Amino acid sequence: MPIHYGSQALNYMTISSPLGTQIPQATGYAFALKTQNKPNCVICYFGEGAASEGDFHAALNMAGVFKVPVIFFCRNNGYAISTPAHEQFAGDGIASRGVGYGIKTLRVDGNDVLAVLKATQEARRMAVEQHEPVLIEAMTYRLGAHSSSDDPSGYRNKSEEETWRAKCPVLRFKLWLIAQGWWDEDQEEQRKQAHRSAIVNAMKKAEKIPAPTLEDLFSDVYDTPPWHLQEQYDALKAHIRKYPEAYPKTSWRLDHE
Ligand SMILES: Cc1ncc(C[n+]2csc(CCOP(=O)(O)OP(=O)(O)O)c2C)c(N)n1
Repeated sequence: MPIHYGSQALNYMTISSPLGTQIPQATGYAFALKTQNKPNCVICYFGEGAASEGDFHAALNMAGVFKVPVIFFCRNNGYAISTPAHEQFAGDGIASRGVGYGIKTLRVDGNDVLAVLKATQEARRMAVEQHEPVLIEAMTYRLGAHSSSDDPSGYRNKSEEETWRAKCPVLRFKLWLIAQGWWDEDQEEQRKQAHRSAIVNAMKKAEKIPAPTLEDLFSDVYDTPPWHLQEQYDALKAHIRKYPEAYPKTSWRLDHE
């Protein structure tokens, strides 16, 4: 998963694909911050779909009981891939659950950049000064597809999308900046062009990097590969030797032989 970045230097935990697993971890980190008396807090972002996992409930309950400095930031964009919110839960969104767990809760217009900033700052103040968990539910919409393998036309209609397109947070913020006299369409166009060429250049550069070696598929997790991974690695190598045409040279190389 190429979006699973993280940064130890920035205290940014690596993103994880299994939904909800990191919500209790966030409570755990916050518990550690509290025991060390640090003036910091943890923030954990997830979707309303992830909030259907049992992990969400365990995490909020534990945070509420132990009163630890964690902000649970739920982006409620109305869909868990193709499942609309009304098929996910019968209650009033995610905010009501925070109240149920005795956690201070804010619901904010997730398409209003400044409102989200203010809500997050306020939640941080409460978490750090009062050693309290806070839940934020940001109400928003996913205009694009969930992923490159998702086709939203199968589960929602164009008019729904158009209603939300008009509320696009980037567009709203742009109009606000223009109304303040701090931005204009020319600057917007120039900035877009600059971003576009930066991205095209980065893609060109990335395309020149050789494809990963076969070994990279198995490395970087364990110092010494466990036997079952070694077995799989050997089996794959044998398969490549037997059916080389199934593995285009650009995708797989047995460089470490
Ligand atoms: C434990 C688990 N179950 C199922 C999936 C498959 N899955 C990936 S994304 C997704 C929907 C997530 O919905 P939400 O949390 O609302 O996030 P968003 O739609 O905003 O990306 C599902 C079910 C998964 N990654 N992990």
